[in-house]
Amino acid sequence: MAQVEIYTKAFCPYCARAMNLLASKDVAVEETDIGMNTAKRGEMIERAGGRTTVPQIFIDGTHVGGSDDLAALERAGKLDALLGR
Ligand SMILES: N[C@@H](CCC(=O)N[C@@H](CS)C(=O)NCC(=O)O)C(=O)O
Repeated sequence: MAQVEIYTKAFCPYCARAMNLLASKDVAVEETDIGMNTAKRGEMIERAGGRTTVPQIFIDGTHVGGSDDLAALERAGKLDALLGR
């Protein structure tokens, strides 16, 4: 099973959409809320190549992008393979 990490913050509809998609895949997700955590926000931006919006999603350490990017992978039929399913 792939290691899935997602940086989120509260009241973020894009985060909820990404979490719902990942939940539908029945994979374990490590969620980091950056809302009150400057250090983790900085870590996210660095790992995401400068992107500052949430969510930012990583699968097995590889940056896959935000919610729209995750949805695009699903539409393209590529997400399950990345998740090892
Ligand atoms: N296209 C992006 C949009 C993400 C987005 O706009 N997220 C909002 C929160 S829901 C955000 O980070 N806004 C800037 C901010 O809060 O600093 C995606 O699909 O992830």
